[in-house]
Amino acid sequence: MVSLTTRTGEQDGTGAWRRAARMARTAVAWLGLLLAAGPALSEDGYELWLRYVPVAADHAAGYRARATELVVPAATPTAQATRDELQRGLGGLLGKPPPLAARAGREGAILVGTPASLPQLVALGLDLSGLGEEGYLLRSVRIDGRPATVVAANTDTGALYGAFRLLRLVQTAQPLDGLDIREAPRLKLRLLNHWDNLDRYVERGYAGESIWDWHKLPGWKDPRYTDYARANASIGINGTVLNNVNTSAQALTPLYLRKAAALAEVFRPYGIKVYLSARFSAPIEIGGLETADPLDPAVRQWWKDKAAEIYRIIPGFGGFLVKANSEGQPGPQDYGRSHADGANMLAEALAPHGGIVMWRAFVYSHEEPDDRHKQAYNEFVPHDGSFAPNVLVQVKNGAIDFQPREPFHPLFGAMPKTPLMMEFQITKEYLGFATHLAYLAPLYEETLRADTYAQGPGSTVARVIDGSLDGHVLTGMAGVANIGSDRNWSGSHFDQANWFAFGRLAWNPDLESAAIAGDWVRMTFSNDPAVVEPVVAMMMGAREAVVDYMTPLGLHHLMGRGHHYGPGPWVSGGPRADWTSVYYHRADAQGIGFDRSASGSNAVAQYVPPVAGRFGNVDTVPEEFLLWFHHVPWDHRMASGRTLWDELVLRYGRGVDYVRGMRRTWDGLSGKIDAERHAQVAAFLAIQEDEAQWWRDASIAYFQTFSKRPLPAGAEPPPHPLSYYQSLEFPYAPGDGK
Ligand code: GCV
Repeated sequence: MVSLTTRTGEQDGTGAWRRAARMARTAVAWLGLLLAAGPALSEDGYELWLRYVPVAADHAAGYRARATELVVPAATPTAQATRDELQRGLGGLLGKPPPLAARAGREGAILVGTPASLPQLVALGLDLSGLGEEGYLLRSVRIDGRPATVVAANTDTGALYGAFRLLRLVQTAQPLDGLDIREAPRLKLRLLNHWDNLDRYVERGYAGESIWDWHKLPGWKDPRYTDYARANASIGINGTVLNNVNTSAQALTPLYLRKAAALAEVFRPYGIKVYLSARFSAPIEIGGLETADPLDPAVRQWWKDKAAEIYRIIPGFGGFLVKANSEGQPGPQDYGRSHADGANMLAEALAPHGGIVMWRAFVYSHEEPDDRHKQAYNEFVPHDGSFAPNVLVQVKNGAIDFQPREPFHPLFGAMPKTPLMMEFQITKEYLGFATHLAYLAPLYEETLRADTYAQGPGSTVARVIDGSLDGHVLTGMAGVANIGSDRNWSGSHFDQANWFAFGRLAWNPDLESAAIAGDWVRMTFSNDPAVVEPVVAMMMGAREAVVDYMTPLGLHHLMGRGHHYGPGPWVSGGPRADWTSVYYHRADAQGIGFDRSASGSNAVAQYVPPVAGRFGNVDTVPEEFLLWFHHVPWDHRMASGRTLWDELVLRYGRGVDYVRGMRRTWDGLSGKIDAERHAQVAAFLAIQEDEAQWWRDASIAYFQTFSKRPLPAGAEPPPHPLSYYQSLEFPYAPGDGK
């Protein structure tokens, strides 16, 4: 790990100390030169995108001239964190941190603060209206005739975000001249959802244990929690749900509330609120009541008392996330009540304290539906307009479950009177766990840009969730975190990019994935175009490759049972048909795919007519959703002129080829990336190639038993019989629900 510690503002006045300090500075300068010269030192990924390694030598003088002194008041913990970050960041990037000053007095000063904290800002007459509580202004100005850079905001948190933006400019080799950047987040809640259990097991986690060391909290606050907060603040994330949605009620006991309070204390200076998943039956399990019926007065009082207790222990607590009546979790339907009844009861308890409820739409009824795709819509749309004002309904991007590709969830656009919050998955439960390189921003972007047509063309999902379509002010986006105790946080170096991209898109859902990837590569690896260009290109196609080798042309939910590792298109039987693969692909002698058109389950009718019409017609449905919405004959002619069967086989192979291409690209970057990270990525890509091949071979071997057609010319037959793939077992594959 690269870690340069510089001592600032500390002198004992002795000659010995000055000599030692001179030597240390020389050593640091040499180290800086070494780092600037090339990626000689290994890195373990702990620093994420906040590495702050020295800028290229030919840029250093220019930046130093624009960072001659730092005017950053530190009267509050947030302002102190801002100052610390700027000193640390600019210190690393420029070799030493600019000196601190109380007022800008030199050419090239950087001023960061609010009109209240920095009187010099007031004199500049900056227009901070419209920036709200989290926005910032970054501008090149003149103060007493001298050029300076200001980061101004209405609040300390806005200034912190602006400071990270300034650092990002330097990290990505952008000029600091002529700046005029105004930014405010488009979404109010930008949250991580940790699926972390209190025993540190992470459901669908592929990066080690939970980073929350519950047992040692609240006494031991691991410094890593501060680094977590820094990383999140740097991308604008302002809240975190600490515990799994499949939660035990223990999380709401005073013992655990005090632990959560310790985390909240660490995160507060970074503008991050703590939220908890609440188990609906907690009044029974930890409250001694006999029921959790949301209309029972004693239950309502229990939640009110619990909320008051939580706010006493965790000042500024954010609110509850709830998974109810889904996959065996308790909920209001256990008492014949609706989701709205349940959510509103909790909302009533939290409202006096300013808290919110995020009620998940990922629901299952006890009865097996004719099509799981339709379930959330059927259960929620009738309640549009009946949720309390401090409730958001949190909807997964698609109607099934975080598949490599899904059409947008039909709830988007269908509940105009209710704030809908987006739930994306950052952890790659269905996209190869930690070892497959799959940059998810294109998936997020595809959903956000999808047009619901709810109010005519241009009614994109992004406009549903940012509130502009239906006039909501409570807005948000949640990402199921991919963070764990692994040294590199996310289980793989490239999975850090998905955390980064999620935060950036939650701040501004209109950003482009390629631009986000560009920033991330520059901050994480190098500004060298010989690195940036190939790595961004490789990332941009990576998710499509996963779609190709796992679930091409709209196929979905074909993975191994339970752990979801590897191919399992043959999975059938068990407790529920809609937990099997055969339910979703419906392959038979005639063809393959789930008929959701009017002749089938008619799930398409849940979309607005222009969308329903397009998806519901086999001739107009986009090919990437063909088998999602239609059962299609094996000999159906595709746009390419090939038959469906040939196209399917070709797509599987195309996915594997893409991974081979990524390996070549990455091998070519040896020497341009530090050895430690290069080697791990290379090893993971090799695993990915093997597993992509496995997915392709197993899927083709299985589907050929239905199509009974030969493979198209040039396609290699699977090396093993189907029975071999079906016999593979992975008893300890990580992340399975417990
Ligand atoms: C937390 C999928 C996952 C479960 C997860 C669930 C959910 O079914 O496999 O592990 O549970 O989604 O989002 O609630």
